Amino acid sequence: MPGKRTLAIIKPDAFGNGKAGKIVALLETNGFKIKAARVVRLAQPQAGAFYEVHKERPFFAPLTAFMMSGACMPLVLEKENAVLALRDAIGATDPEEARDGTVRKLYAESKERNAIHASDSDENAEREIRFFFSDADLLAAG
Ligand code: 3AN
Repeated sequence: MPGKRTLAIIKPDAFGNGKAGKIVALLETNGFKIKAARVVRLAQPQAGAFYEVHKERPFFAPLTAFMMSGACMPLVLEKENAVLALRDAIGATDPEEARDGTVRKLYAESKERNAIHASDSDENAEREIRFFFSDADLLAAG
């Protein structure tokens, strides 16, 4: 059975440009409930660990540098079939290919500075949620 929660990160481009509120509002309009949220600035060990799966890719160094370039906002979101629902709501990695009305179509600047991250499987969602949030954080919203 697909899980009910997933992780999003409003990335430094969108957070720094004052888009966080609009993105959260769009996610809520799409039926997601905010279960936990923080504002963090990643350092190299965290950014590297978070994107470890991409460490052999040519875009790994610029990706981690970008993710450390300013504050970002991890969010735990709840909805039925959360992982797929959020991937659908954020749109394609490249905003030029993203469907109208998606977060990336509306707010991403480019494939590299693409406004939001979303977990790509239930297993990764749980790992990524634990990366940023404790049991106590997750209990707060019930
Ligand atoms: P998504 O964020 O759509 O799940 P992933 O997980 O394949 O995409 O890639 C993680 C991040 O790495 C993307 N959000 C994007 O910022 C960056 N990225 C992915 N593919 C490329 C690429 N071909 N060139 C530059 N950056 C990329």
